[in-house]
Amino acid sequence: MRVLVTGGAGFIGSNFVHQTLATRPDAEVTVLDALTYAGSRSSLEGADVRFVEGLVQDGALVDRLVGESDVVVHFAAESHNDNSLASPGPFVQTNVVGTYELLEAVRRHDVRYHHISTDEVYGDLELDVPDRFTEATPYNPSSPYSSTKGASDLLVRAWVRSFGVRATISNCSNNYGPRQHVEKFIPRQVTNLIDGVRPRLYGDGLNVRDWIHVDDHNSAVWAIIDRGRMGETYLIGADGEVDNKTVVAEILTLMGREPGDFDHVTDRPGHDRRYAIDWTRLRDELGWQPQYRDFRSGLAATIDWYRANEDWWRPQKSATEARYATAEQVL
Ligand code: NAD
Ligand code: TDX
Repeated sequence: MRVLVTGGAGFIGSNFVHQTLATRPDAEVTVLDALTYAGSRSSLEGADVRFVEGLVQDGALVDRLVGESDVVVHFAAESHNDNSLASPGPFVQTNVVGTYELLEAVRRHDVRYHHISTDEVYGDLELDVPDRFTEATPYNPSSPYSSTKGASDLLVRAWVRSFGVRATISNCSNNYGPRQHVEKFIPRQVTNLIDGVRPRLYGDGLNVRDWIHVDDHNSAVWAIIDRGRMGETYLIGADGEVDNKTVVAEILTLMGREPGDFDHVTDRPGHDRRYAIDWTRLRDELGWQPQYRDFRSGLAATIDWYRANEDWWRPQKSATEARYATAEQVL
């Protein structure tokens, strides 16, 4: 099976490539990645893949690569909410126009397509209510990031309905694990602590995210590619709801510090309060189950990875913190 993975040098895409090569001996993997600030060739170290550096908005390149593939798994995106608030333009280009080019190519070549998306397209939920997002929840995105992801999902649905494209969509909750960029919440706090800097919580720190290990996300993606119903959307989650303050307290404790040893900083504009995923369809229809059920031990392993792989994250750290320094103040 010839698999084209877009965004394969990023966090989830690179973990997908490693998992695919380890579990599917019949897979021949091509990675298409623009190597933006978020992509790293070293995330694919040891992976036997064909690597193509390029943009998903490059229609001619995308057409050629899709024409050589049996399945396309589209991870490439501008993925960080804070960046989308500072500069939304690249989010429209990559997330919307890039998805359009891929859809046109899979339509021309009749290639199976799986679209990676996020639970953020559904907006947010209140704290302390039992509601969770389902596949029927209306779209209500809050940020430039989530609105461009929502737009790309809607393009996929339209290309399925109007042109019969063979596609599935997954909307996953917050991932954690190795090779996540230091701009994201967990790696930022872990690497700040390695540098002797106190963790930084936006606002009151009570916002809830529904954490899933990246390997569970990726095994669910394969379950959908293998057994998913064409044209369907599947929500991916693993019952991992935790508020940010508790995550930071866990990180501090695991790294030998006092659990209250953090600062509150300026809140993110439009900050979504809570995400929670009902993944019943994935379980009942496809028989999928997560393997990483203990968030604390997954977090401990992730901290160990950042301690052992400073060469991987160090080059990004000071530029990332410089970007944050202009936007946030300690409260
Ligand atoms: P990431 O930012 O770590 O990686 C994105 C990758 O895409 C990078 O390698 C980057 O170089 C590449 N890229 C960016 N623009 C490109 C372009 N125009 N052309 C080609 N390549 C380009 O992102 P991630 O966290 O791994 O997220 C991957 C996907 O999963 C995204 O679609 C994101 O919306 C989705 N998602 C992420 C999470 C999460 O918690 N991180 C949760 C749910 C869904
Ligand atoms: O320094 C921080 N302090 C803080 O309190 C940072 C970087 C974040 N936060 C908060 C904001 C969120 O409530 O932590 C939570 C997680 O933040 P992010 O890592 O930026 O993730 P989030 O905005 O929830 O989006 C992530 O999950 C869904 C991914 O970045 C998206 O790509 C994915 O779609």
